[in-house]
Formats: sequence, structure tokens, C-alpha cells
Amino acid sequence: MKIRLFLTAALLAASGTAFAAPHEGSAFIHDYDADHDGQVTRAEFDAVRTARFKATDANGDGWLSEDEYVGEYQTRLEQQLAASDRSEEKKAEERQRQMRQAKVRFGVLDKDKDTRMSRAEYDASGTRAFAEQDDDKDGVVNAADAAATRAKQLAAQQKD
Ligand SMILES: [Ca+2]
Ligand SMILES: [Ca+2]
Ligand SMILES: [Ca+2]
Repeated sequence: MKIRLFLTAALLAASGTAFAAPHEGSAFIHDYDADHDGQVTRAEFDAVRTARFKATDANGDGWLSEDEYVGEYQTRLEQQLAASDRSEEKKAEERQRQMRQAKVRFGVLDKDKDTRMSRAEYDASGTRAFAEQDDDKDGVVNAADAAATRAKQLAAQQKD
């Protein structure tokens, strides 16, 4: 709990956009569009990722432990859930699902399985996330990219 409080404070300091209500489906643009022009350049994305890595690395040792990684994710998830108009029951389901996925994700990203994530492993995950969002691969994520990505994710969810 202490770590979460610390992270919340750190994130508030790092990002003024953290508490605005994200429109479902454009959370990526909401999170990374620092100059609020409605699109996310790779430079904007990298700047937020750098700040986030620092905020996530609660003990400042240059590595992310699973607790640090999952704790930072949960802080952001709770903000998204708080801004969502879904029922409490749906939110509880979503929270459980997302937290499980966050742990799985940490395990996948920690490629050499030394139970800590290096900056290089973190950056590789960022590069993949950006590429996934940038549907037309022009190096900028705009509303059309976000809508296309969202449609694909929904289709994938309906499959399982
Ligand atoms: Ca922008
Ligand atoms: Ca650390
Ligand atoms: Ca694009």
C-alpha cells in the first residue's frame, strides 16, 4: 500500500494527464499525447515511458521488480476504473482480469527470467506497444489508428 501511495504521488508529478477521464478506446492517446494535439508521436511516447520507468522503479535501483511493475500498473488501472461508468461488478471483473494479465506480462517481458526487468526489456515492450497501436505504421498514433486497434482488440476478445 505504501508503494502504491508513493507511485500515485510520483505519477501525479510526472504526468498532469493521469487523472483526466480517458474515453474508452483512446486510453493510449490520452496517456501519451503530451502536447494535446490528438496524436502521439514516438518522441512523446518515449518521453512518457522514460518518466514512467523512473516512477515505477520505486526503490531506484534501475530495475523493475514484479511488485514495482504490477503496482504501477494497478495505480493506472484504478484511475481508469474510477473514470469508467461500468458497474462495480464489471469493474471488479476487469480489475481481476487486468491484474492477472499484468503478472503474466511481467513474466513474458522478463525474457531472461531473473525476476527483474531491465530498461532494455522495458523499452522492447514499449516498442511493441507503439507498433501495435500505430495501425498504418506511419510512426504516429492518431484517432484512426486507435479506433482500428480497438476494433482488432475487440474482435480478438470475442474470439476467446
Ligand atoms: Ca501529440
Ligand atoms: Ca527497482
Ligand atoms: Ca499511425
